[in-house]
Amino acid sequence: MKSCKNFTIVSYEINAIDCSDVNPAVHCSGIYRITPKPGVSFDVYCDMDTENGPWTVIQNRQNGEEEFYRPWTDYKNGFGNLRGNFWLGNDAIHHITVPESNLRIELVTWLGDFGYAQYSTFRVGNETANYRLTVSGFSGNLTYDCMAFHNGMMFSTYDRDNDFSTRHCAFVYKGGWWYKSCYCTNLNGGEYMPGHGNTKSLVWHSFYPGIRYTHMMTTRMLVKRLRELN
Ligand SMILES: [Ca+2]
Repeated sequence: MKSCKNFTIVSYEINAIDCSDVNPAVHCSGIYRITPKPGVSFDVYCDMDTENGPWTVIQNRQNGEEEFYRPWTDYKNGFGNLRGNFWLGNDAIHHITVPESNLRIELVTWLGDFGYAQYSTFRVGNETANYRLTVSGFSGNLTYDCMAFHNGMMFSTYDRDNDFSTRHCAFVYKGGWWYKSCYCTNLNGGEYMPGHGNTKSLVWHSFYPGIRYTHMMTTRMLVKRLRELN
């Protein structure tokens, strides 16, 4: 019988390519070591509880305790605490999205309203491609498909301007993201605070119709591999 109430042990599933290979009937949500390809292993948080899982969590913001206004190298390697606020890292996200993958984004506003977006295709290129984003196939309960705006864009940080704007979007909006000119959503925005109207915060455009820059209280980004690999 699986009992997850007091689950604190770090489990290592050496044969897991990603969380899709961790059996949710047996294993609890927690930290697992995955091996997306031979010679490449790292720890991830596997969510066994969200519908259609298991999911590999690539971004989690639950409070303002972690700094997200960080340079290229930090976004490349990942930062934060897998049990709290973190960015898994662009190299890791690249590796787990080489197989065909879904993306799920979960948002909670400061008024406690939950919204989610799901994408049937999600892929992040390697560093040579500046972690170029491929995202499409929107569904969910949000009225505005914000990731569509970012599809095809390269990743930018305050020390690396790969956006399409004459401005330096990552510097102006204080995040690391697939900025274009500049954003529809800014989930890694550095200024964590309640309310709306701060363009440097964790914004999803028009979460509430008519309010352009609603801040999120919590955000999560989750990835799921679509097919069994042999
Ligand atoms: Ca620019």
